[in-house]
Amino acid sequence: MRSRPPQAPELPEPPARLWRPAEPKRGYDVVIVGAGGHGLATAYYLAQEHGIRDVAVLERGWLAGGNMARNTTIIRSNYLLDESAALYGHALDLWERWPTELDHDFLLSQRGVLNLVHTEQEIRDARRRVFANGLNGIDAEFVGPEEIAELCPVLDVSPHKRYPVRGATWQPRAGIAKHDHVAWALARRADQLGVDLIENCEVTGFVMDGARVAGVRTSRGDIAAGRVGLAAAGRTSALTETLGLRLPLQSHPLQAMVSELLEQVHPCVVMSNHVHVYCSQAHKGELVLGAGIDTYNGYGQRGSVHVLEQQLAAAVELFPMFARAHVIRTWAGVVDVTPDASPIIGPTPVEGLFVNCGWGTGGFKATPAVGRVFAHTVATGAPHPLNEPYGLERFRTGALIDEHGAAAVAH
Ligand code: FAD
Ligand code: PYC
Repeated sequence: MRSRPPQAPELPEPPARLWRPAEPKRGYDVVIVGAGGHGLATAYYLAQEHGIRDVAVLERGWLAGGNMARNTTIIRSNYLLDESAALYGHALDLWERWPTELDHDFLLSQRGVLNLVHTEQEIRDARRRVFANGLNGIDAEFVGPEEIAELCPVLDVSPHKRYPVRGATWQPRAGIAKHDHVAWALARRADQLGVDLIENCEVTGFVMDGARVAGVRTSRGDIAAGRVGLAAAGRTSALTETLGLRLPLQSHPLQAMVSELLEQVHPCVVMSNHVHVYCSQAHKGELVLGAGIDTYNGYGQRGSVHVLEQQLAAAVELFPMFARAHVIRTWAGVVDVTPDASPIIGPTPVEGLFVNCGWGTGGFKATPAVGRVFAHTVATGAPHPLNEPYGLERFRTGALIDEHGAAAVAH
């Protein structure tokens, strides 16, 4: 008896691509450099709110493979100063609207953030920040050790610790989201609106028409552009320096790590600037831990082991039960920091060139607001009222927005 030829197994339909990778055209009205969260959100708002659809987002690697893929997704708006409260507050409002607006569930989980304090001075600073938050309509309160123990039972608030927990600021609306889903949601909507998303296309310099930017030089040839917006976190000054424009930025590695999957034990986000670690538990169950930047400058997406050791020691001090967890993966991104730990968003002295940079350790939470105000800036040539204070001129006038205290992760 002849055997039947083996049948090809029935394969499931491949998932529909969320966006369509594009080939570069010769020119665009607007070129955005960097397909991280900020670049994608900017392209989305250019198309959605300004009707500017002849837009390309150029990405040197793969879509959202930079800090967008590497961050620990903490979203909060409990900053000290009015300018920050306005910007991050707007971002939090938009985060709440985005799942419906973008028609994508990116698992926004408003589980609240505790920013712990361990000394008298930190208590004073935290109370000041909570009062300032209240004046700006931000939901924040100061809580003592008993309330902290209720909010986060796995945290050790006993008084005999080396650095006892003396209190915390608590922002209930803060939380986490799934960063890769956010990127896909933005890419899909931008693509649907006609934006070209171009991967493996590194921008190496600019095409000039006199004093005005007329395009970009890329690893795939020159691309003409009416306007260029840089959203190339960590690498912005390397680009502007090709034009002789020096920005007050320094690039550093910033690391994070995760444990294996565990039962859900950790109900909120906890950050301690003092012992220096922060921790949340991801939707799937990994403990997600991070701390401050590695102190040396560099563009390498890797950091030093001693930084990881210190944050693990701090984590075990705060959460003794985590001593039984295992580190599964560590990684780093490259962040660019400014002297006042606040971003730069605005026009540059070079006509047609706009920058969004200097987000340091905290730009994920700002993604929706950045997209909106940077799109406004690129579309109209002038800052939106929310990013007006964040221009380059503040480093000349001295009107700095010093958020080192509320940055919560050391710059
Ligand atoms: P990116 O995703 O880095 O996008 C920039 C893109 O530009 C990259 O894809 C890059 O490849 C591309 N690019 C660069 N140069 C070029 C070029 N020449 N040509 C073409 N493309 C180029 N923020 C928070 O608010 N909460 C957090 O919990 C948090 N945790 C963090 C943890 C870590 C470990 C790190 C590294 C960062 C964290 N951040 C956090 C900061 C946040 O990730 C960044 O501020 C934010 O992602 C920056 O904006 P972006 O998403 O556009 O950056
Ligand atoms: O800005 O809240 C923050 C943050 C948390 C982790 C990294 N940055």
